[in-house]
Amino acid sequence: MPTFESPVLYSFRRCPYAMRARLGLASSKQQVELREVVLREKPAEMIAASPKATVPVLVLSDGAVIDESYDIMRWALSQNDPEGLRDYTEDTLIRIDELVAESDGPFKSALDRYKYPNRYEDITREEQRELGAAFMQKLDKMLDGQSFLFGDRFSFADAAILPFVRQFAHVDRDWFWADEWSNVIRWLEAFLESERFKGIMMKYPQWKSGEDGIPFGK
Ligand SMILES: N[C@@H](CCC(=O)N[C@@H](CS)C(=O)NCC(=O)O)C(=O)O
Repeated sequence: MPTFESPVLYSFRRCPYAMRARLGLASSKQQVELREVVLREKPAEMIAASPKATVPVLVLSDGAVIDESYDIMRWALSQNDPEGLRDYTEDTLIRIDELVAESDGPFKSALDRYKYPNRYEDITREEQRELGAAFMQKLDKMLDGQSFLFGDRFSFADAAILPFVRQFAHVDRDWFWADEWSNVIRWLEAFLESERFKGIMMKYPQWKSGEDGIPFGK
């Protein structure tokens, strides 16, 4: 097994799954070697580590591989969680998992179909947008009177879900910003303007085999 000085993260800047992994790693201050991937030219090293070949992939110093974004967040925050992103009661952590599962499941499905309706049969863009809108209404209620989904501080749930809400908002900005989820809009705008978000959206050149990646996360 190869060994690395720090874990290696295969990442793609615009991928919402990779964004949530970078948010978790940055908050936990875990230094990784970031290797920026171009999806149509995935590096052989990444595919060897994780044959399912989706980003993000984290290869730990002992060669262990974590290739689900949510698991990368959990790993990072189990190492160190100085902001308390997972510092909640067991009951709340279960509610966070349920909300993320709803976002990753039905909401992501509606988002993909709303964004790329021609790739799917027997759906309409409008009906899929309405399904996404129902999730926005739910989040809007949760955000009523508080800055973040589970109170007044940024949590694991905000990090896991915001990159997908950003994508939903950007499909048709005029429509999204005209709608009635003002709490969601405030929450999203604050995130997009935050140093936290800017810090994980730096542009890096494509990583090539044999090169050093970019130190990220500390
Ligand atoms: N369940 C995976 C999903 C990751 C995923 O689907 N990533 C996309 C990019 S956003 C990908 O790599 N797709 C493969 C491809 O486009 O070739 C996770 O949470 O990490």
